[in-house]
Amino acid sequence: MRKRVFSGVQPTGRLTFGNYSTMRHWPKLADDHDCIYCVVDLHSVTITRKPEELRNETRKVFAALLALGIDPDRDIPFIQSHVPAHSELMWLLGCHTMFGELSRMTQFKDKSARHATNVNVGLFTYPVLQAADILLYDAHFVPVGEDQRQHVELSRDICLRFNGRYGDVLTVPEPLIKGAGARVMSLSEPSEKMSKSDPNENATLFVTDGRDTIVKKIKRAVTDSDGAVRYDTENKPGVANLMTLYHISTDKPFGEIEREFDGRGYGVFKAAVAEAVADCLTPVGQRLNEYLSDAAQLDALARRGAEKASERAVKTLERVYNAMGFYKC
Ligand code: AQP
Repeated sequence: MRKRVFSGVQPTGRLTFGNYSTMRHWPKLADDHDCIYCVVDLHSVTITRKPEELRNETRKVFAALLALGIDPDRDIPFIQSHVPAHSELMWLLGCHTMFGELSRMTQFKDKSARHATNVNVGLFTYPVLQAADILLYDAHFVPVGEDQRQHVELSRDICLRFNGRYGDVLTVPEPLIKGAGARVMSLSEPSEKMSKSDPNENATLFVTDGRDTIVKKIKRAVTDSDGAVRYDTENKPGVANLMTLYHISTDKPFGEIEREFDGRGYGVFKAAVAEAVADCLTPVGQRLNEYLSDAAQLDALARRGAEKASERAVKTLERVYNAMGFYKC
């Protein structure tokens, strides 16, 4: 039996090179796994959204999944709110999640600090919905960036607690985190993660950025004064991050990158990084525009994905209701 993979992406803006770095692995996983990928629109309303913006961004991020190579005939791409079982399972799992566990989530602490006037209950219970997303599809593996490790580990703990009470009802998931590129950093603050919601445009490379914009942003990226292209995340975080961008775009190992730019200075290095990143992103941007130009096809693919996902989700939900002893007639 092929093992199953599930992952999701929030429609909270334009996808970044950080998202790309994690998500570029998703289509390849389908060679040996059954893959289900979701635009997690319910997750994205923990911050206040304009209705039109939410609708547009959900559509664009769904198109981006396809542009990245998720194949709707082989994989199951869909939109979370189209499958109501996610919210239903969330309630049941919430009754198996401890307040203390959720209080320890670093993303909750970070986001509460960033959105101090809107620390809503959804921000707190977000990881329970994520557990429902994963457990509904009996996923064995969850490919994510380093920032999501703690949430996937919590899903695993919730699952083990549930199975401990009711038998082997749910499949225990594991995070799948690829080493280099699992945490792409901001171009302006290399100690911070590159993020869609960073208000500083120059800190973030977007998948849809054109070549000139990429060159400009990378030229401005923070480095240091010693001029050596060396992979040292502690003492040279800006240079290490640019090396990571180059590694993701070219697949060259860090030792080879160091030799390639030995004694050539940051100007030459940055120009090469920008070209490599642009070569990598340009075809994705083109495919994205193609998908977005055919609204009827995109809607049909989203509907088909939701139907296929629902078939599976409903079966898991039934199993959970039965195991817990809900009366059915
Ligand atoms: N900087 C990053 N480096 C590597 N992987 C990353 N991911 C996010 N940022 C980086 C991974 O991309 C996948 C989809 O991310 P998401 O949109 O669902 O969630 P996020 O982690 O909240 O992404 P952002 O860009 O930081 O969005 P905002 O600003 O809205 O919070 C996930 O697997 C994630 O790990």
